[in-house]
Amino acid sequence: MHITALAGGVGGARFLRGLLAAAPDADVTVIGNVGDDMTMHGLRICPDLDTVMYTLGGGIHEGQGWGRVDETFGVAEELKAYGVGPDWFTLGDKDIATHLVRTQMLGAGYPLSAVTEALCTRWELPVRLLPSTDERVETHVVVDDPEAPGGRRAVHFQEYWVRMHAPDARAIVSVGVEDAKPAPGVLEAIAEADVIVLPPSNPVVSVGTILNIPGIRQAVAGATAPVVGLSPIVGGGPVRGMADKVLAAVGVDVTAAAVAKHYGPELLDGWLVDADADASAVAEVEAAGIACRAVPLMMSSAEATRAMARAALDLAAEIAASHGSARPAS
Ligand code: FO1
Repeated sequence: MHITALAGGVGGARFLRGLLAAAPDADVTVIGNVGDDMTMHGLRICPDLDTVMYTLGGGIHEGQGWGRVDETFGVAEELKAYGVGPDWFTLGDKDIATHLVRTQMLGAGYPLSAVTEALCTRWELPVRLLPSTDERVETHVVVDDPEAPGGRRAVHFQEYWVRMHAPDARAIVSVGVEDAKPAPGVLEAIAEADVIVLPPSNPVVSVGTILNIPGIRQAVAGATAPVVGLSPIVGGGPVRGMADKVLAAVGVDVTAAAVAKHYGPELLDGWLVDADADASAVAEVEAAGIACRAVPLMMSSAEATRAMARAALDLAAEIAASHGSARPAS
């Protein structure tokens, strides 16, 4: 069975571990978000791609969900001694090696997809990890700033999230998205999938920024495979991160049902909401033309994460069977 997942950072990576446990024989392709990427100290940093790579490769700092386990910060301490900032974004020594390899390969002319493939080879990933695009498309967030002309300015997502701790967001901009195209293999992975999964990643700045790459939303909406998502919103709030702030920026209520309707029935065939907090949302989601089930959605253990991934695959199989889809999710 071929499964294709559109994943962001920490939540998406943790979910993928459960998906692999729920479908150990499946071929899984992960289309990763590049909107969080940025250049710092001359190094190209890809946080969401690295979080998937480290999490599934066994090198992740489990508590943080990003960066390396057993990390040291000798370089960061030296940069501080030189008074070279920014002080709000810390790069660990092991992590810097990843960025050095990536920056060197990009500088030699390799596209991000080739770089990602090379980096993942070392980690012997159990999935194929593709960037959503080889082009540079960075997420910027428009925030209030009384000193700025017009009282607003756009900041890079990393500054918005890490330095500013996600204040109210007025708009989300994918800089360069107009000139971007899906990376090699992305459209094929969508077309050839037996199941397409939207993990509980941020629906705006992770899954949303992947779907915004010209051609990807259309490919997912037109896929023969059932598309099943898991709500990142439980009980009216994000399980982690700042999805509430960026949902407000795009005018979507912070509820499990609103996010399903935001993706829309043209894209989404099935949606899982949390059984304890959001069972009452099932009727509203189904009324929008999206099959909906209420299951426990807190990734509180490996078993809990496997179970919710299994529930998503079971719903996909139900949908495929009811649609008589050409590719039953076996
Ligand atoms: N997040 C922080 O809150 N503080 C940091 O200093 C920080 C450094 C960092 C370095 C590399 C990397 O890949 C991720 C890093 N992150 C840090 C997390 C990052 O902001 C998030 O993982 C994603 O961008 C959100 O999905």
